[in-house]
Amino acid sequence: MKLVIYLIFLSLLCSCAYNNIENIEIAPQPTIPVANQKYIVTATGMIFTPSSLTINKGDTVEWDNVSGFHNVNGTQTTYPSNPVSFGNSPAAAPWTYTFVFNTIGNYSYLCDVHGISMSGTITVQ
Ligand SMILES: [Cu+2]
Repeated sequence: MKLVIYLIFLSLLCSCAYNNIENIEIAPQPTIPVANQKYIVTATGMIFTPSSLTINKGDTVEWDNVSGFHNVNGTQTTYPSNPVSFGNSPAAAPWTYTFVFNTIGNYSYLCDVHGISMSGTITVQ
């Protein structure tokens, strides 16, 4: 008789344990942040392509001069509202200039050689 009671008890215990396993909820996984991205802006002719970009803090922009004599001027001297300065000196293609945007805000830049007609914006969010 003791054995029967023991087996019934054991059976109930197993049943409860099974139900508990069944009811375990898997916690939602944390959102994995997207790794920092690199964007390419091409300087060719008299335009930057794309001329406007929206990126995330920590992303890199690489300006790639494939033809002509250009530069990237995003200095606070030229654009006082830029959160930080960036840019390089005018030079003939080919060259690349990269900048990592670690400060959120709106940035403007232009090519000193071609002026405001060759300009662009970067929005860092
Ligand atoms: Cu230019």
